[in-house]
Amino acid sequence: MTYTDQKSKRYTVTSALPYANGPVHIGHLAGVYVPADIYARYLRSAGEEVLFIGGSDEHGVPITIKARKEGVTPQDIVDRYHTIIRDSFKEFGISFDIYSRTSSPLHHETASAFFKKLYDEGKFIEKVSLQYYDEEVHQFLADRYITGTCPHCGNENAYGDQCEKCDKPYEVTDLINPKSALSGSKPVLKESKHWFLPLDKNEEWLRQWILEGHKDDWKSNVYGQCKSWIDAGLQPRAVTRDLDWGVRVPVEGAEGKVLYVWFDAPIGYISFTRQACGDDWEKWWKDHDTKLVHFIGKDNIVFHCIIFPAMLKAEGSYIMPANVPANEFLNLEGNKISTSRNWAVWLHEYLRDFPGKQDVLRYTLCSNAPETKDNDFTWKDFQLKNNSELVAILGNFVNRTLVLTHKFYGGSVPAASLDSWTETEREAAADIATYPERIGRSIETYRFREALAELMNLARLGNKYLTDTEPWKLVKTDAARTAASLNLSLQICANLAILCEPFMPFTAEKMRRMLCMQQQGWHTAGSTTLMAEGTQLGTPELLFEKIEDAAIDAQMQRLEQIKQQNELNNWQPAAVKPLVSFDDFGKVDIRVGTVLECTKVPKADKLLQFKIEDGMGTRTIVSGIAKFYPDPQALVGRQVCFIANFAPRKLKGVESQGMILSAEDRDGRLVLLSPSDVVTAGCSVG
Ligand code: B3M
Ligand code: ZN
Repeated sequence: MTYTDQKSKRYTVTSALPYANGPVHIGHLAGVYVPADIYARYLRSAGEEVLFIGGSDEHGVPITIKARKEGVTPQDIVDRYHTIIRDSFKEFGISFDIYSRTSSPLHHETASAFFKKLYDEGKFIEKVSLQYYDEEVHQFLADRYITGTCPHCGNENAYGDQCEKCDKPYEVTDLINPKSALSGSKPVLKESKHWFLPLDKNEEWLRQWILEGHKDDWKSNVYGQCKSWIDAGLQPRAVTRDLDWGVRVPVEGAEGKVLYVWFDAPIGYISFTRQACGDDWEKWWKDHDTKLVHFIGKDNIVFHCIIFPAMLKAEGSYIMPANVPANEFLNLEGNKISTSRNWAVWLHEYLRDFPGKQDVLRYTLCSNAPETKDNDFTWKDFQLKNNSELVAILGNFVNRTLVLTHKFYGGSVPAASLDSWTETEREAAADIATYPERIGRSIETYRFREALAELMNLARLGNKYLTDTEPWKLVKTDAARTAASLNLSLQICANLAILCEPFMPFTAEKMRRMLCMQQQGWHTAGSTTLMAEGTQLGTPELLFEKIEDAAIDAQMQRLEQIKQQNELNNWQPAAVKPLVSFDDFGKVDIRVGTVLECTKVPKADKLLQFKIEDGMGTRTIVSGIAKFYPDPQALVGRQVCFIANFAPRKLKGVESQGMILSAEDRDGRLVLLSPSDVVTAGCSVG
């Protein structure tokens, strides 16, 4: 039973299908999977019938680009990453009822049949249109195969089908300075036949359904994006592509064409339902007593609120999503998370580095979720949330309660009659009774940060109650009050075990073990009689352990290395200086010399003093490369190039007669320039 929806008989909860071209990272988790899992777990706990669907999105250009880059097949890529994603979700406690994949035969069959039905019923516009084509690799360029400048916001890395910066609509031919992502060349336009979903014909009912019907219950970021798309005027949208990886277009004359990935992927929710439920699948998608909720990131709003509903509407037998609570983006240490720049905390690496700490990350990502605006993940905040909230409040309260019960009552729940209660217990009991609904309502209205804050308020209530009643002192003077204090504290622990389950399932399981309680439904919470007198408690264990600075420093060092590697990868040679004439260049006299001596200049840690044989005798040259040559002696005998007519100057008291030439590499390293073979000292360099 829910607090805000007595009508729905069941809930179909979908979560965006991650592209199987890489692992999932904390941005995916905060944006989509943690909120979706909290929602699904809560509904199950509240006794609702739930189908929570996930799976890998295995078609689309992101995958073929990755395969091309690695010289493997797209199937190799999706097999690798589907496994990593599926297994890391499972270990992280994302409680899908099914986690499948769109390369499955059942999905191909379902997506093909869906397309064919619309095709046979004339719901598509068949049109020959101009598509960009790369004449170097002889391939049409769809979606991420082509990049250019967004005509709306100037984003220079906009894709053929989407600008991830402004999410505004445009035709691929609207891209400014289009470039092939395959060869880098300027593509040409070639005719190609495709099938289009006439979104323009859906404008009226979409306006009615969304802009009228959901102006109060859809999040403002979602509603706003839908409004701008609809107000901009919906255009027919191609739902097929000239690609060889994807679901083949099941009609005559479509050789070499596949369904557009954003046509086939959402149908994955339906094919996975078929896979999970067999013949019983239709109630999840066609029964108006089913509530359909899509969990996605903001870059998927138009596909889930406009395009997929238009497809379902055209098919005619499906329900529409009741809500699409899209989150904004999560940044990492102040920078946008980026798969290509490896600027991410990858889930499978987190699970390796912080074993057993799934709930710490779930807690941090929920409490900092980008629900209404982009937000930032920092490792320091992660440590703080663990140490000052989970350890110090929730963990501390539960641990003290159990340890004291073991100490004073041998681990058995003490009897506490109501007449031993004071106003304090009565107030606490009244407050406890309100938490299931306070938290439940927040979850049902997709305000997960608020819901989690309420859960922690209950933990604070328990912590304060225990501290205020001081049973460790009471025990000397007042047995009844001591029993009352610890009994009520245990009841609060039992409430927390039920109410924390959607957010922190691993902690809930630990608490149930320590309290020797069975998993109980949401609506049993709010009570102060959950723990029967005499129940023998399990052994207390710490729910959370302090995270030390060293663990955080290690993560920061990893990010620093990634930042440096990205700088190296992004390194570009300096711009060439203004041209000089032949005569000007002729004024510079560059020679080869042999190093006779090389020593550090006293009191000058950057300077080396060279004694060079220059074919005309010897000369002293001082150079600022000491830190690159810790053993100056090793340079004796080396030949170097130097500017012989460089005006002499004193450096730290040493007169330098010339300049030794060296190259500065992209990592800041300085390397001496030497002839590729031994030559006579003094010969000229031209
Ligand atoms: N594969 C994920 C993304 O755009 C995309 C979601 C599909 S949900 C049907 O990052
Ligand atoms: Zn843009």
